[in-house]
Amino acid sequence: MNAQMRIYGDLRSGNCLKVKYAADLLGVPHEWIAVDIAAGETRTPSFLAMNPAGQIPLVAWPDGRVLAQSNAILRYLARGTTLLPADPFLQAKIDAWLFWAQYSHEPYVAVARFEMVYLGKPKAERDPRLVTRGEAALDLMEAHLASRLWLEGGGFTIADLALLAYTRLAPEGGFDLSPRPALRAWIARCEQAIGLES
Ligand SMILES: N[C@@H](CCC(=O)N[C@@H](CS)C(=O)NCC(=O)O)C(=O)O
Repeated sequence: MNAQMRIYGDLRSGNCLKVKYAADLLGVPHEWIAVDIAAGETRTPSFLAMNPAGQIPLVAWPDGRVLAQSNAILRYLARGTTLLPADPFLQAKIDAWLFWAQYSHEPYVAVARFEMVYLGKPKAERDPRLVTRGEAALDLMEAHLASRLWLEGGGFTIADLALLAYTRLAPEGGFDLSPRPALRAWIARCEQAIGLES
């Protein structure tokens, strides 16, 4: 039996990628278990026994504990590190970005990408609501980052990590980052921080 933490995920999913980025950056030993959603692998009885929501990413430990929800996983892995500074107010500000990402960014930017990449829709046929809200999310980030290097605090945190995954993939969803220089510079900084090729 493998005594390492297992991460169930799909490398095409930003939600899964951010967990991988964190585990790799923090040097957390793990076994990556590729899960094919399209083949129904998140809906098998054995997977549903671990996560009744039938979703990845999912982390499982040898003692039987499991943890779902990418941002909960990020918070857990990052505890005690510079990715999640100890100051309670700064942590709350970071949490605010994590919640915003899940409610106001990912459901639009990632789902528009899903329509294009997985459903094969042309850019012009994306759901207009996804486009409007996705553009608004990216505009908010651009405005915020115009006067800052990082989303919160003085360095790279899980707020940046959580937003990086789908923001750098936004062009695959038809979103143009060229008129957003602060966002592009932030993506490049984040990629450098986690040792990712741009
Ligand atoms: N809020 C969740 C979202 C997880 C999620 O939507 N995962 C997708 C892949 S990106 C999934 O597993 N979908 C399969 C399904 O719902 O059947 C998180 O951040 O972990």
